[in-house]
Amino acid sequence: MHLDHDVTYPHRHTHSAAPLRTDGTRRALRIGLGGPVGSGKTATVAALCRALRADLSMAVVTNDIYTREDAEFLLREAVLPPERISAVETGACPHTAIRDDISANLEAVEELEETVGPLDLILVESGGDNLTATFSRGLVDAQIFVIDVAGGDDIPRKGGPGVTTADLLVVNKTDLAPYVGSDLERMARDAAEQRGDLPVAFQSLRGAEGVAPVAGWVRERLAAWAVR
Ligand SMILES: Nc1nc2c(ncn2[C@@H]2O[C@H](COP(=O)(O)OP(=O)(O)OP(=O)(O)O)[C@@H](O)[C@H]2O)c(=O)[nH]1
Ligand SMILES: [Mg+2]
Repeated sequence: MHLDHDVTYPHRHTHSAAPLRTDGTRRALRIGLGGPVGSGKTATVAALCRALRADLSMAVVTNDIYTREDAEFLLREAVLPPERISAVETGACPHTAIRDDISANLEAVEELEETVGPLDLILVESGGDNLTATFSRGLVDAQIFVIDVAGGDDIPRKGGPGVTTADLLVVNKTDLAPYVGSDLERMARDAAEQRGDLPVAFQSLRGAEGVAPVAGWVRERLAAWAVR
């Protein structure tokens, strides 16, 4: 077969849009939160909104398979004004909408920027999934993978792309460790082995420190984003 024209390939969204738009303004930093069902993603999003909303212009996109449950929780808790919370109903495996066909999520992110922007930060929560779910770099600039101690202290050892490659691994619900017999030191050792120098935050949203370490990490990412 002879081709006398350029071959074009479908756009695969392997990279997010550039930080600066053509008019010189900076788009919001997008951070994805993924992880197994019930690990504490929405609770972490809610706590991050409360910790950061006074200083930052923020918005949230939630993903649920068949409902708007997570967005409704965030609305009920009034973590942000309602127009800053958007829900995507994936209708399929949650990872599809954050990795393979990200169009509904990109649309939600862009619409938020248009309607309530300028924004500093957009948090995108994936629907609860398994250990293999990761976000496309075309959708988010950084990703947090949330697991919890009640899911078993062998989860970090089991690896998978979320545990090994996420920009931040959060081990949530440390307050429950004594009740479920999870060994936090073992989890820390296994996580370090899987992740090398990538950071890990142990968190209890029931404790005094709450989301503060993760909020600190988000602030660091934002500071780095502002000078790109
Ligand atoms: N004890 C304890 N419970 C927590 C903590 N964080 C979250 N939870 C509870 O764990 C349950 C699940 O939390 P969610 O934030 O809904 O979990 P999720 O990962 O968003 O769940 P899906 O979106 O359904 O996958 C809720 O009842 C939370 O209140 C924590 O640090 N300690
Ligand atoms: Mg949730």
